[in-house]
This record gives sequence, C-alpha cells and structure tokens, in this order.
Amino acid sequence: MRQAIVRKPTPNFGNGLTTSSLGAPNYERALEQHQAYCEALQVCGLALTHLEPDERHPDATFVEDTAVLFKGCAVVTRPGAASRAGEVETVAMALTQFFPEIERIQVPGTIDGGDVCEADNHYFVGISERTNEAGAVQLKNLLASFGYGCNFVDIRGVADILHLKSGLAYLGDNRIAVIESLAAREEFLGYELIRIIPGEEYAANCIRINDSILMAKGSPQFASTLAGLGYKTIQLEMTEFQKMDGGLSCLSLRF
Ligand code: CIR
Repeated sequence: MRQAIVRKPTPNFGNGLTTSSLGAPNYERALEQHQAYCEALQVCGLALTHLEPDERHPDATFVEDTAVLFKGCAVVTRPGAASRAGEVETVAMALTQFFPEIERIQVPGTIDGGDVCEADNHYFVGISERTNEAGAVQLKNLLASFGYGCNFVDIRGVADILHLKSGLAYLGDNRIAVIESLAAREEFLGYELIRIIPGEEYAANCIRINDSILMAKGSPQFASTLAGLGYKTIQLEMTEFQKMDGGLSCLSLRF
C-alpha cells in the first residue's frame, strides 16, 4: 500500500448524516483529528492526495464510501444516501491519475465503500441500509472479472453498525477483528477471529497499513490483544468523526 486519498472536513461537517446521540462535533477538534490521521498514514509510508474540501456535501470527508479500489481497477460507487450522491465526481476525477480503468456502479445499484472489506484476494460485501443487492452483485461481477472472490454479509438488523466495516476489519494473516454480533457468521469460518469485547465495538473499524494497525483510542483491551499478536498499533482520537457515525477507515481511500 502506497497511496491514500483524503479530504478535510468542512465547517458544516456537523450537518451530515448521523444516528449517534453523542452530540454535535467540534469542527476545530475534527480538523486536528483529521490532521493527526493524515500524519499517521504518512508515518505508515503512504503518500497523500488531498481532495478539495466540499461544503456542498458535509459527509464528503468520509471518502472511503465513494470508491472501491483494487489492483488494476477503481470502482466509483453510488452511495446509498441521496445526500452523498454528488461526492463521487471529484473522487472519480482524482482516481483517473492512478487507475487505468474506472468502472461505476449503475442504477439501481447502490454501494457505500464502508460495506466492502478486502481480505487478500477475497471481498466481503455488506448488504446494509446503504448497499443493496443490485450494487453488491455488480461489484461481485467486476471483482470476479479480475479474479477476486466475493461473498455477501447481510447486516440489516445488526444493531449499531452503519456499514459492514463498522463491525469488522481484516488484519491480514487470515485474521478478522470482529464484534460479537457478527462473529458467528458462517462467512467467516476458516478465519481466525479476534473478538472485540462489548464496549469496545467502535475500535473494530481499524485499518492495517503495511506493518501497522491504526485504531481508535479508547479500547485498551483490543489494543493489548493486538500488541500481544505482535502488531504495532497507532491509536488515534476519532471522537468528532464518531459523532457523525464515521469510523477510522472511512476517512481515506488506500491503495
Ligand atoms: C454517513 O452517514 O454516511 C456519514 N455520516 C458517515 C459515513 C461513515 N462511513 C464509513 O464508515 N465508511
């Protein structure tokens, strides 16, 4: 992994979509947290492309939802929330510098990138309030044409997660960090599951970048489990993004 695309939050970031009852985000603090996040990506060896902040779309800092990237191809999504549909064009433009082939999810399909979890040559796609089956099937067919496997994980009805990756992360080494309410799914048979204890669920949305794992601060047990497994962790304050239902992964597109 060498590159990441990010976009700073805008002052109206608190007008974005959220179901959380954690209160309004503080913009200055969100900027600081975003800055620290960007620095962590750089420490992990990634070169950053900064998109212009986009006031027309208060959720546009959550760039991960707008594309799914794999070797040789970028798939521009159709986000499931109408207010986010317009975010994709600037992302698509930036992706043309890096990807020879750009595909798009077509009507009536919808996909949010937060529902797509890459696990080496396999992909898990969450069927959620944002990602529908039509979109998931389109993505599965595209992935198949590049030789990648894919299965769907229906997360509708799983409490407190917006996207599949709100509840799990692939850590590499055949390991999945997962919240209790997803741990019994048969899709994950054959993987080593690192279970996240109740109260630390938000930390499930962590990201492995090269030799490090970036995770949200405030989940000591998960942090010590990762350390015990030999991972180097970088813990980041994510409070202002959590207030907007955003996890750590959603602030970047990595490739
Ligand atoms: C939304 O509801 O769409 C944004 N407020 C949060 C999106 C978070 N995205 C992600 O976790 N991949």
